[in-house]
Amino acid sequence: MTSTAATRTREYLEEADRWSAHNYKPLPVVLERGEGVWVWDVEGRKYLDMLAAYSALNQGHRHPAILDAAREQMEKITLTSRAFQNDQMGPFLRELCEASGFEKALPMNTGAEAVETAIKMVRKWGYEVKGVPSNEAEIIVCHGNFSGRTTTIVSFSSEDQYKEGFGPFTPGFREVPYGDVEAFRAAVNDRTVGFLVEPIQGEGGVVVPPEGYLKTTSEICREHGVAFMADEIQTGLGRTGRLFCCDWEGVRPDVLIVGKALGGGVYPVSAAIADSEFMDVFRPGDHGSTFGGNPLGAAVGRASLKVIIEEKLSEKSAELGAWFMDELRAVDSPHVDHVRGKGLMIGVVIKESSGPARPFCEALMDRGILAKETHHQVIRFAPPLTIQRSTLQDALGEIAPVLKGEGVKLQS
Ligand code: IF1
Repeated sequence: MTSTAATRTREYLEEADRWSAHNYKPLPVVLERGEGVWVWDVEGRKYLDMLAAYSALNQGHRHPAILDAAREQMEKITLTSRAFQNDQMGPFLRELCEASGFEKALPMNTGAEAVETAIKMVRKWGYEVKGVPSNEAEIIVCHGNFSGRTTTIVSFSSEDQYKEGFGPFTPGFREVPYGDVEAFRAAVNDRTVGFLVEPIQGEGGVVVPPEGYLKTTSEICREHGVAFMADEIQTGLGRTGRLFCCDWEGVRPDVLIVGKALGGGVYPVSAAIADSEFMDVFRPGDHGSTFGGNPLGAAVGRASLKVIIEEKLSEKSAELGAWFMDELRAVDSPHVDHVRGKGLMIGVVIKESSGPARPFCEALMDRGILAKETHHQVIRFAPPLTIQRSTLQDALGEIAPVLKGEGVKLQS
């Protein structure tokens, strides 16, 4: 039984390897079912999902209320295109604006599209409202940023691999170190239209900026007529213990970018959110998408948002995250440098001398815990926000020995 099951895993891995582009190096587990915080592989093994699709599964796998909304909508109409109006998009955008405190939202599908939307909006605002000479707008970005994979977005990546071979690149971006207020202040000039920033860098390695960074940079933005653009695609919708991570510092961005959990792990739903001053630069024909704002996505988005609010997932994330981080810090390990994060967005940084984080993630997988390394040295823990404290407590029983090196094939 076990050997044939193991063969099945190998066959699936080989098939995907044969037929897909080799743009990933996933952990060798093949999943076929998910429910709540749990997933099962094709061999019937059960795992705790502590990646939660990079925070796209804040509500857990197959949340019943989100599935119901999707099913119900599928029985009616799934796609209209924006050539016609549908009865889900308006209510969805109103609910999204009410939850976030903005005047308008523009629906897209993936995170990268919402970021592109924000960039186009802020550039056009720069030319039409701020009066920047045409084609000279600059957007300031941070070293270590990650906002997606489109050619424009990789144009401002500081990661060589994301760019190599993909040029020529989109101009108009200026990079500053993350977390450095003075460097940001010095980079602002009269062509600066926006500052695109992740409140916590996800791909960068769960990097939390110094306290006050968001507040102070947002004030500098206000002073100089620069749009503060928060990429909350990963940090938003409860992940860090507030509905939006900017809420921790009482910062209201000019443009709020959301995705991932807005689709509840069921459907890609994203949006750029802003007040009319910014949103009204778009006129018919300026921007769009075949699927953005479609009734199925809008219905799923409404349900996804409702679950986050009604189940108080932000509050749960704050409480469980603080406790879990303390527990992780209390593990006496020769390999852990430090633990950082906010809410249930947590990074355990492995010492360079202990080698990369990958073998730790492989050892966790062997013990039924799925987590993925980021930026070589960091194990990321970001389970669905619906997780129970007792489940996290049990997980610690598996995580602690791994952090101490048990079953880890150290590559140092
Ligand atoms: C991949 C990491 C996470 C994002 C922020 C925009 C996007 C993302 C802050 C784009 C996407 C992803 C994409 C996914 C892996 C992943 C990731 F490993 F690269 F670092 F989450 F941490 N802004 N993040 O984190 O959203 O277009 O993908 O919907 O494999 O590229 P998208």
